[in-house]
Amino acid sequence: MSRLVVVSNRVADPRRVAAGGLAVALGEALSSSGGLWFGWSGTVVERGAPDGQLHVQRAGNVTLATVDLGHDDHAAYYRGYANGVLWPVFHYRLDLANFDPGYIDGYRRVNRLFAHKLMPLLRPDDVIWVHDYHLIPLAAELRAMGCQQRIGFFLHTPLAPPLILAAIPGHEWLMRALFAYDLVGLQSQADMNHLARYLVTEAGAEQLGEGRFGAFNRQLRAAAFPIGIDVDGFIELGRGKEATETRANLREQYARRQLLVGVDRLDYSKGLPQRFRAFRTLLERYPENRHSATLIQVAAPSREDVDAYGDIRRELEGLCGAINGDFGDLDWMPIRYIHRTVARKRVPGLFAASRVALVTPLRDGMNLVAKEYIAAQDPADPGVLVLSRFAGAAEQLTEALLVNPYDTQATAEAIERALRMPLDERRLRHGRLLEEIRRHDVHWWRERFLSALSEGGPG
Ligand code: ADQ
Repeated sequence: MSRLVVVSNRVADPRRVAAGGLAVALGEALSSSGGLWFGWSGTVVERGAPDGQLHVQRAGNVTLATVDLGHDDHAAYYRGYANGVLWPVFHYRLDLANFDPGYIDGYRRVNRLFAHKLMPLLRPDDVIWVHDYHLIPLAAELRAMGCQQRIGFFLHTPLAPPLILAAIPGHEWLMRALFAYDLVGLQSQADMNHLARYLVTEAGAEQLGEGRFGAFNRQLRAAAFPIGIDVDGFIELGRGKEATETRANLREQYARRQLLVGVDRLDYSKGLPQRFRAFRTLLERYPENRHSATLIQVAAPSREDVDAYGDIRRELEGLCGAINGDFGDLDWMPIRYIHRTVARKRVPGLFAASRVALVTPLRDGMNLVAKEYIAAQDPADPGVLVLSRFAGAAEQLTEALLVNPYDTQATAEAIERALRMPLDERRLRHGRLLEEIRRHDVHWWRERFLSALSEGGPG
């Protein structure tokens, strides 16, 4: 059995619950065959101090190998190119991209550094699985050093349509780098269509059928592998002390009210201002919800050193203050806005106590919160998922109430419908959604990607 090597920007100890579903799923795959997880250490060394230091530690039968980054490299690679260019562009936000010409060099440098540090750790029969937009050119760097092993890539974000991608200076280089992989995985069929159209129209690739493309004297194989969650693991977490306590406390506190919940990283892609506006419209147009409907919005701090993230935070605080000021009363506040990460063990309890979940990103690769909310519901009396049609998850979760988050009125109507939905309809929809997330859970995702990678024939 080949050894699995996972490469991602951040590395987590797979034995820790706090690491979340993806880390656990990858950790399982790594430990079943013994594995190596490689990435950034999380340490940025000061200017003048030595960077590129490799740290190796054991976590069970998994080896964690991480590299320190220098201050300037980190700024250009992580804050600059990855989160200032690729993240906004892949989420269709050219207006938020900062195409500073210095960023791309830092991005290349760090990918090259990672390749140099990883190469000596590799064994001939390793299978390498690279994750996410931080590391697109990694395989090309490894190949340039003579790496012959199978290498797969999975993009956790969406992929924008060809003309949006074409706005990235140097997009030809970036997208050509995908051809160094044996397999490229995307979240959804929509992303797959964008990749196919980009390759044909911008890279002059020939479509060879079954997700294969020929260009630059190489073949690229790509397919959609929608990521799932560890459904049973999440249900189990919901039975724990912290989750049951959280659910009981909220149920008691809101016994005479209807709870709505949103749990996100504070990111402009998640559509939080639009969500608050839709909630405001709900209170205006359906006044029976006043003194009753309460939205708990948890927004975890994220990438706060990138400018656009400070702006969204200020906008949300303003909106929340105005809604609470206009509609709140001595005994009721419409929105509880919490700028914090909730302990993972409490998240299922928060979901279970909420009648409606608002998962309304403007664009999202998949969105695992939507799937976690479904897993956390009591099948006998389940809540309702209001889901943006622009989340990758909408391709699978067709029994959710799908909304266009830009349409404030229609989203408010969908929330009203969710709050009034009769029990039999809630059960029917939830049953189908649960079946779907079980069928395509994180184990299915991982096995399907890895077996496609090992089957593929030479790239
Ligand atoms: P994210 O953009 O981080 O992931 P998402 O898929 O929703 O988005 O996953 C977030 C995870 O963090 C969930 O497990 C959620 O419970 C947890 N979380 C988020 N906010 C939290 C908070 N405030 N407190 C506690 N926990 C919180 C990227 C892509 C997604 C894609 C995933 C996986 O942007 O589109 O689905 O990777 O591929």
